[in-house]
Amino acid sequence: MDNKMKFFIALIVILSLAGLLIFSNLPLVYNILNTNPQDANLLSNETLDELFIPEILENESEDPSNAIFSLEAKKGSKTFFQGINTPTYGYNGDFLGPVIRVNKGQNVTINVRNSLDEHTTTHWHGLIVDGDNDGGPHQMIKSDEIWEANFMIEQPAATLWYHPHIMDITGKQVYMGLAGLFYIDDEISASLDIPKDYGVDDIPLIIQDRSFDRNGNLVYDFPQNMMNDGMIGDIIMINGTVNPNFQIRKDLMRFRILNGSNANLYTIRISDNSTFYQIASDGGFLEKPVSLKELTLSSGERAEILVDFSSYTKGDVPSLVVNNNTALNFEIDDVENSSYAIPEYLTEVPRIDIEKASNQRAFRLQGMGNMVSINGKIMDMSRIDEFVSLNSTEIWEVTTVGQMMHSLGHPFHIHGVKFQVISRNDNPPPENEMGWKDTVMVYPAETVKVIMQFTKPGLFMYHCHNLEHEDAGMMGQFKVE
Ligand SMILES: [Cu+2]
Repeated sequence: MDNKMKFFIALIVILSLAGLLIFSNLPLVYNILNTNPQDANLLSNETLDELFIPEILENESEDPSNAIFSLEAKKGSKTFFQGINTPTYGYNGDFLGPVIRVNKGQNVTINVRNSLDEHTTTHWHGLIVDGDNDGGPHQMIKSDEIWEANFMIEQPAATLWYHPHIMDITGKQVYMGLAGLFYIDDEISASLDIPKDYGVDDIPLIIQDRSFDRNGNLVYDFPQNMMNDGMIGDIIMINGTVNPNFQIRKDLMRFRILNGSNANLYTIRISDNSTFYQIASDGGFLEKPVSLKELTLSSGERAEILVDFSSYTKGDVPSLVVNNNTALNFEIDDVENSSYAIPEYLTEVPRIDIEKASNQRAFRLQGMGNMVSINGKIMDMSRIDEFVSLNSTEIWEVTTVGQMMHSLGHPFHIHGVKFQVISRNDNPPPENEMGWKDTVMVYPAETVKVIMQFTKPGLFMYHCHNLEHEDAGMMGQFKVE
């Protein structure tokens, strides 16, 4: 081989290695190129806004055993930044929606009007109702039509939520602002000695991230390729408020936190790393408070936490930190009100006996970006993937495979049930995952086993709650009969 040839081969090897390096880091390169300096300009003249507290939706029924609500999905316009109007969607308002609050045992009717000029559906995330009232892709509400959902509340007190679940455009509709909280109260939530004064010491926190262009428009635009793993914005907002401020009593405070993002994973802590206590997960109260310094929630997951502010003094400025960004500034009030202690015990959470499981199924979550599948299939509304016997108990084993670098993993959500986590890679779950769940994060190269009883008949969805993955087809259907 002459020197010319050797040089040529060496050149090819070097070029291939460089190509491989760039290709494997494309998401990173993309993020760097796409850093949006306009957002900093939008924020530069920003003063702190008071945290927006959604109103509680009026119950139109006079009979306390019933509840009747009206929701309207519509277009709106909201001021996120001074002097700039941003086109949005909202339920009954410009952005997000009111809190629907019901009691266990109530018979609930919700009329949902679609005043958008596109189809939508309204899914009650975490609610255990039959398939026809679940609000999945089959309960389509056409433009200018009303869908009536009817169900009885049979499950324990919990912080749930509602949002669109329409084929292909769920991500866009949630991003534009369609989401709201759904509270269930029962005799246990009423009797526990914990903060429960809505908007005063029992505070909803819907955490989301968004990107805006230089005109203040929401940017729901990302390359539809296998490298871009969902819509992650660069501005964190809480209850639709950017950089909010909240006045806090020197007292125990209860926060009901929803990760309402499209695709992001949030790690939440107090700025001074104070200990806080998780008291509830997706499906209701834990057995006892779990002390934590930080908490991670994936898209769709909820947690209720207690934070003790009684040792702070006026002038202290602790904050809630999300993914190392200040997300909520607390202003400590003079008023001292402390009468609460952290409870020793909350409620009984009986573990489901794994011997009761009559079947075990495996779900392989594969791919990233828009090249995603479950068990090698992408969602098809005309195909039922699994058949489950009514009232049976099953173990579902969910595995994340084929991950490339930069991928977060997949939050797995099952409709129509509440489940318990048995294990993560054969290890017992952490203490704060020992309660009722409906969404569980499955990290790269992880297998999570869950167990549940199917108590409601009908057609339901299981899917990744990264909404861009869901819209790309990372979803399947099961029929309970
Ligand atoms: Cu996913």
